[in-house]
Amino acid sequence: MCSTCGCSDDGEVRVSSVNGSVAVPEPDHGHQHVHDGEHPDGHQQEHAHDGGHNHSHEGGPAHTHAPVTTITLEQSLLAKNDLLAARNRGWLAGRAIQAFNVMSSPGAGKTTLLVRTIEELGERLGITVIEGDQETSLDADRIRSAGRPAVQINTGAGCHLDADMLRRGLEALNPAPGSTLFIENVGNLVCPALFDLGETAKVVIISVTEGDDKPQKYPHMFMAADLVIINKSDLLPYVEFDVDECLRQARQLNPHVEMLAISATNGAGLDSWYDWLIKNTQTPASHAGAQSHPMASESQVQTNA
Ligand SMILES: Nc1nc2c(ncn2[C@@H]2O[C@H](COP(=O)(O)OP(=O)(O)OP(=O)(O)O)[C@@H](O)[C@H]2O)c(=O)[nH]1
Ligand SMILES: [Mg+2]
Repeated sequence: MCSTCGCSDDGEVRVSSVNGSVAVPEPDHGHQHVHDGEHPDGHQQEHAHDGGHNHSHEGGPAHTHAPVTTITLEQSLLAKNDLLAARNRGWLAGRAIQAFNVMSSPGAGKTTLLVRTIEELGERLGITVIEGDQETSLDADRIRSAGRPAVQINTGAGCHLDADMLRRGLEALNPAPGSTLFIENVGNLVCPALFDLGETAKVVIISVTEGDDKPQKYPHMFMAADLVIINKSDLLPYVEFDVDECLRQARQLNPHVEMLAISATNGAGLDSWYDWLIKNTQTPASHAGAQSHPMASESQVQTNA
């Protein structure tokens, strides 16, 4: 179980490729059972606990243990994730694959933007997609219908992708050297910000129907972003959303973040997005610590559609 939000159970994770489920190795748990062995007060523990627990000792009164192990668990989980993310980053860099981790609230327009982007640049950039959702392969189906390969990862109760899930997705997708990979994370502005996947850059989408206060309320996500996209600009006449205020908040948290306002449905602002993408497939953003690898020429890009 994820110690940061209590959401993730690796046993429920499923990876599906075009032809349905693929066999994936039993995942190594990303956390340690910190109570292995003898508990300080002399009794055996089988599980780590995020919170306190009640029990009684033989002959003694019932009592409560304080949740003293939470920080240890979180550090252990994230440290292991960071190690696996570094491996992913090396694997991607070795193949000159630029990977963009796309994050937002549910329904902000991630898949809609990816489908538009595939229509415009799918062949040229050799785009492939790893889709993360708790359930269904609806988004992977949309990507495949747009003509590009996609793998769906269902996280079950989990609310984010982690580095090991990405590794398993990469095994199933096998993106070509020199290609461009989008990772559509589970719709959530909280946990995905904490889990490095080994991506080249993080793209955060906020839609105008969510309110312009999101950077203040979910600072970790906006601090981690390389690019913030404000989507659904076509709805600005109908909702209260101050674009300048949203940008001001995001810049306060992350002074170097780049920002764009677009409409994935009517196409407004998409040229700027495509320019950003082309620029960053040639000279990757450095925020995530990726090594710089020039984009392979078009003739080198193979596709596995
Ligand atoms: N008006 C408007 N609607 C949009 C825009 N972009 C996406 N939508 C709509 O928003 C809804 C959600 O879009 P998706 O692309 O599925 O959003 P998502 O972020 O992928 O959603 P999850 O994967 O469920 O988190 C759909 O009904 C889209 O048609 C936009 O720019 N303007
Ligand atoms: Mg989606």
